Amino acid sequence: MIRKLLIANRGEIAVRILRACRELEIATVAVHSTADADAMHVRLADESVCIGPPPAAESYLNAAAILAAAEITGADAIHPGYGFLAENPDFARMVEEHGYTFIGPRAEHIAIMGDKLAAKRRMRELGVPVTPGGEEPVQRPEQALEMARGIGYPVIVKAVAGGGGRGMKVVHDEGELVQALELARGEAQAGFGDARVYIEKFLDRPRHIEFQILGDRHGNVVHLFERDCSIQRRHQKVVEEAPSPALTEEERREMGALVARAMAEIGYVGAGTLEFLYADGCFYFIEMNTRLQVEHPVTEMVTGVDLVREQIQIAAGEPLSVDQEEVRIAGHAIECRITAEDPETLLPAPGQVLTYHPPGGPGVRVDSALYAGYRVPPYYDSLIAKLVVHDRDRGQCLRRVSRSLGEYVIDGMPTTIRLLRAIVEDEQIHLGAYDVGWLERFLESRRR
Ligand code: MV4
Repeated sequence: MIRKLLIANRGEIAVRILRACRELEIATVAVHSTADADAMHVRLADESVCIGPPPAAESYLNAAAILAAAEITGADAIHPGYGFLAENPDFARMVEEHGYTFIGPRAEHIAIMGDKLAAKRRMRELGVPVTPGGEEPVQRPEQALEMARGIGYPVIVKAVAGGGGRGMKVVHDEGELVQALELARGEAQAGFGDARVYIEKFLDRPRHIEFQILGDRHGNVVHLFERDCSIQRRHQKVVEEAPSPALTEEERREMGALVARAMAEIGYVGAGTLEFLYADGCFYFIEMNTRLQVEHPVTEMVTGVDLVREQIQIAAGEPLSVDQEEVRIAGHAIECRITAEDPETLLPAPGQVLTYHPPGGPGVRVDSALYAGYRVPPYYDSLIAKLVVHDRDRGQCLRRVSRSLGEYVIDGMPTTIRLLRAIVEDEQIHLGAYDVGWLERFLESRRR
């Protein structure tokens, strides 16, 4: 049984986890840096512990300080949220070795999915469709040329330790390959301390569609269908929705069943997301996230399943509260990520909140740690709120998002609210006709 839970995170996700704990009657411990002394998650928690100075490396990434906070407060479980230590297998192992319950998957599964090639290989063995291409890191240029010829151009060079799009190079023909390899290797070494790269077929204008799964400690795995996260900029998701307007009922059911079966086979425990590129009616696995995701509320809104409550109950050894037959999609949900950014440069521009008026009404959920008077610290992510809207169908949902964005007042810093409104009012978006490059093209056309 979990009596007291420490939240090793900040911002809206710390508040989200606090809410789940309250409803489960679990006491909460917030940890915070000195920059976050007046943060909402600290105010809402039963207890709080300062774990270090503003830079994340010295606070939210400081495993020893977090374990010390758990020790002095007598917490029995730790939830890492997303980012920071959420996908660090050493942290998961350390938490368990110190006698605390880690709210997340087994360290072994975090580790394998952190290695993009190992994950791809494992998924192929499990019968999950993967992108055509190598499953071994590239060794010599001659071998790379041979491999690329076999795959067929265009190909893409990716870092084994990568993810999130960093260190990728598209190669259109043989003449570009060797130089691209060298560039990718250099970036991979500098960015991840691991120079290994691999080659696969480059898919033109795919969509990013991901499947949510939950596994318990009794061998049950369910899928909660998909989210379409194709509306991105520089590999940062901006708008997410469920269900995907691109899939047929049959594709969604088949793919869901396939990922759930694969995860049951490896004994996956906790919440997880399998990310796919989707092009020409086919799915290609790219990576798996072994954590709660930013966009998890979209799935919660259409299925009614509280993913954070499930995570905590799973960690406590309880069975899933739903079986596959009970997981149904009702209506449509859309999430808009509101960030504190300059509308021209789209660079982070934090400030102090002067007026704060969040939207409300039917089907409207706001996940945020903002309040009037709050100073957004410049040290962390620029995400300040998630507006998540539910309605009976996609058309109504888009109009409800637009209406909610129109009500939202955040004075004191520039935000992406107006940009989001232009996105959800766009004709192509209403048609569901978008891919992973759509937002960049949209921004480019607005600049001109
Ligand atoms: C690709 C691809 C096309 N072909 N792989 C970018 C993030 C990383 N997770 C995988 N990414 C891509 N991999 C092949 N074989 C195009 C992308 C990609 C992308 C993927 C998802 C969401 C947005 C994207 C934006 C640009 C490129």
